[in-house]
Amino acid sequence: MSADTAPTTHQGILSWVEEIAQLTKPADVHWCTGSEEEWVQLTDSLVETGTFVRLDESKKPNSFYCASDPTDVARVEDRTYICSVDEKDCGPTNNWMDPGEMKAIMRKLYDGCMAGRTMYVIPFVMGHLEADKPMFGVEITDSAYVVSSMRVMARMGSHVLRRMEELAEAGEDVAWVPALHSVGMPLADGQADVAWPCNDTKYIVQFPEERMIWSFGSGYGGNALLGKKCYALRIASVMARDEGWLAEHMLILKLTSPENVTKYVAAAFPSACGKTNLAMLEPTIPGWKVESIGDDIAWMKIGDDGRLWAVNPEYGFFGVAPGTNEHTNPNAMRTINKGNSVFTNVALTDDGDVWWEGLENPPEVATSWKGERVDPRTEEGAKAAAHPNSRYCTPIKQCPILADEYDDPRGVPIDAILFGGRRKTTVPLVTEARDWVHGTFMGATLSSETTAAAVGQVGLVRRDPMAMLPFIGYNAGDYFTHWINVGKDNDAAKLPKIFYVNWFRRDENGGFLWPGFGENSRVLKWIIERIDGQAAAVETPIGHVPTPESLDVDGLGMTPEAVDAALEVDVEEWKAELPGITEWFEKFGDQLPAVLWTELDGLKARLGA
Ligand code: SAT
Ligand code: MN
Repeated sequence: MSADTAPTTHQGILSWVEEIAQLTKPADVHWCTGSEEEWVQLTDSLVETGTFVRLDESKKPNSFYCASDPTDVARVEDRTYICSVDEKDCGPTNNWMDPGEMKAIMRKLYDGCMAGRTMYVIPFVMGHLEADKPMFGVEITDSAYVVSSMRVMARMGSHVLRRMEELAEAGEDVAWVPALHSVGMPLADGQADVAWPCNDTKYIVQFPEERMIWSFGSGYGGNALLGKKCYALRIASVMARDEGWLAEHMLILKLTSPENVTKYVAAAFPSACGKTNLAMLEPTIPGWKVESIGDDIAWMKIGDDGRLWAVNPEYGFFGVAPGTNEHTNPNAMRTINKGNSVFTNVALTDDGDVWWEGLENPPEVATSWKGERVDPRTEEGAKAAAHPNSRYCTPIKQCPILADEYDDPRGVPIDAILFGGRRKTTVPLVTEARDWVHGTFMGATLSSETTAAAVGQVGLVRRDPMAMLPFIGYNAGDYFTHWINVGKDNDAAKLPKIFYVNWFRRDENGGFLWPGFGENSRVLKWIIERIDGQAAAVETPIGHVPTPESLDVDGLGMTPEAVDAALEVDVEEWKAELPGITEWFEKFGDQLPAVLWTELDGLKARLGA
């Protein structure tokens, strides 16, 4: 690449791209424009190589089916590293390696790793290009699948590069995150490619001080679309700590009451716990309206008015397919049915559509994500059809209930923060924190049964603080301190109120106590009425829980006993939680803010333990 053929005047980007090209030795380099023609060219070539199957135009226009290698289906948390200079800044919940050591290992892996492939350069911005301080990144990848997915998930292309150049030319020192990705499968001369190239050796690495990401060996979403978890959560959480804001694993929704009062809610749940469903919820109670702003990530900053303002840095939804249907998430169905989407590890039907467990109208036969012929009408066939972590990747702009505020670079002022997990027992439907510190305690002790979103056993209870366990880019003890400080440094009265919810509590027969989905609007209603000082609550050892009368269960057909069971705070069950919380807190040693021990002591005293 000579200076006159270089597609950018941005010297920093140019020299990084040249350095990486020299290391990885691709057959050619393509600077992504983000144009329509480029999308057509990319998706056509992916169809040609067998990575994509084009879906039927009348069913899912301009959309594609894709099956991964069976070993490359989820985030790999045991291969994910925070390579801070000092091990202490990584903390007990992340994997650490010395950055120099990690770079030496990875440089060897990257050496020649793009041979025979095209190296794509993707200029992108997380959040708005018009933001006060746009959050730029440049991803280099040798995967056309990643490019097409990034085009859906992030604002990317020439217009972003032009803005970076303009700012650089104006002498502004605008930061950008270099994000390097390779599937790790070089092609020898004449060697045929496979549909899903990847490598058994995988590394997903964040260098927090350098604000840099290196990823190797996986093509899967969270491991490869580096703007998402790697940048917008792991790297951004470090920036947020340094600059006094919050980068969180939260949906953002707008709720309007029958009286036309508008509130904004952010909510954190671990991956695959129904966050996307809540973000696009269709209220079952008359007169209430939900609009979406985001389904996965919220960046929240204190505004001039002292309130906490949130933006969604993403441009698409990367949602779990199984379980999504006209009942659980009609708005997600409307979004994906508009097309322009990529479906990974779902089943392919013979008439060119996609199918997954839980979707209506199972076809007589389908090709499973593993390429087997299955009968989705049988239980076994339905289970085998799609991988439990199969995904749809679809443009957010297609969401029929996207709030106008999505496009506002200032974001929205958050009224309530919800934490939630998947717990069969113990945790009531909804609990209000007494104050910010208590809410931070609730978030810090959040627990949930594991799901298929990460490789590993499903269904084990684990602590997942603020649903950020795999995404905190620094010491989790320091992260709790940062949360406490946000409360201390600002006017508590203007900060959002914090709540803890659990849609997943079961009765003694294993059935769900609460119907969930659209009915969760009843819980949102209670929360809003609480904020406005209207709804009643009982004070319990764990916080404020609705009185049965204050929760609107009109027309639900729940017995009073069932409502009581959903709201119950069982002192014995909570006493049994205490050793787990103590053990969890001990992990953090001196790094744990003392006020969280004080909160635990208070809880113990209230439980009489
Ligand atoms: O990390 S992904 O974006 O692939 C999905 C998730 O775990 O939330
Ligand atoms: Mn997520």
